[in-house]
Amino acid sequence: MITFYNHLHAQHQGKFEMFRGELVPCFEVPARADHVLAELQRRELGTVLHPHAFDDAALTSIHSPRYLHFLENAWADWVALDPANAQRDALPSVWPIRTLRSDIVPDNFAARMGLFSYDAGSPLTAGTWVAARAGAHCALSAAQQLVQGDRAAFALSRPPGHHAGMDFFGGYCFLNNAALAAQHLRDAGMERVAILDIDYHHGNGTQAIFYDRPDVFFASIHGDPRTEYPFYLGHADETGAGAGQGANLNIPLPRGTGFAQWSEALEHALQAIRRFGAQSLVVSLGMDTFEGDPISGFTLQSADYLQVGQRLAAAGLPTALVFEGGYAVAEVGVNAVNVLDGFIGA
Ligand code: SP5
Ligand code: ZN
Repeated sequence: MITFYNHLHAQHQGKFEMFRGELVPCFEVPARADHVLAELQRRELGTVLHPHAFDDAALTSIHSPRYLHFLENAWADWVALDPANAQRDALPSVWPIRTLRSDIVPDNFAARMGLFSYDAGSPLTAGTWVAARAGAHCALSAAQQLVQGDRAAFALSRPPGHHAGMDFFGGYCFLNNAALAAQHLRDAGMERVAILDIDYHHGNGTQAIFYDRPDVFFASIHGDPRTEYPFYLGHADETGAGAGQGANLNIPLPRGTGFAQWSEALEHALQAIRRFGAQSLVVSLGMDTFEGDPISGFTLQSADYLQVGQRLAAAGLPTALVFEGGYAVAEVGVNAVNVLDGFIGA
């Protein structure tokens, strides 16, 4: 299996995120991807390549031009506010919630940040755009590999993507890598594509992007949004809208859920993907379902991920695996590579 590795990922390096009234050190750190790469190389699980080049128009298949324009210029705009900002991450602090207008892009940068985001936990840094763009190219490259006939490919990248929407960032995510991969497969002529999101957190960005579309099925297994981030989406009654009715499946599970229950949910989701008639599969591969994850609540063990890989392979579809969350830094390499190992071995 080819891995497309985002060689620019460390350019995105947030210092602090807002949590319960204080700035705490970021959980989403460069060492995460470094550990996965090191473990891949240690176990010699396939070739590691840099992403192919894509032009910027590739991103507009999912993201709005005004959001991409904001993201590309955000750091320069932030530093233009005050040269001292070069030493600080940019975080939003004001948002256009219900009754406020989001149709006018404000001249004020802080106001613009709020317009294009939904939380204060996702610092934007000097290298965020460069890193996120190269990460998107990793996901597009993995999808392209399937178009060329490969059984599977892995996009090893950060920042993650599944919380990012058509025109917003949040949840450590800026560009929706999995959505870009799925759209690339559609554009290459696959009529029906499925996305399976197994990150601990609901993939609200991905769901929203495809919610009214019948051609991309979205299935997600995640912590119940009643208690878990991102809180405002991911309930079981969200089944799609309009032409997309029936093409969205959410399986929320309570904190404390272990592998036995979780893998039943996985079978259920894979069955739905089979019924949908998907021709290819994009997996949002979050490793924050691990028992030792510092911000999540499921109890999967490292060995369980070998089985996860086997079950994913058993779906029998060309599969692009896209790295998402997973914050138990010391174990994230073993856990992610166990999924690949299980997949390859199946
Ligand atoms: C891609 C992904 O996994 N994004 C997750 C974003 C979660 N952001 C909110 C994190 C809240 C941190 N809680 C800290 C608890 C420390 N005990
Ligand atoms: Zn997550």
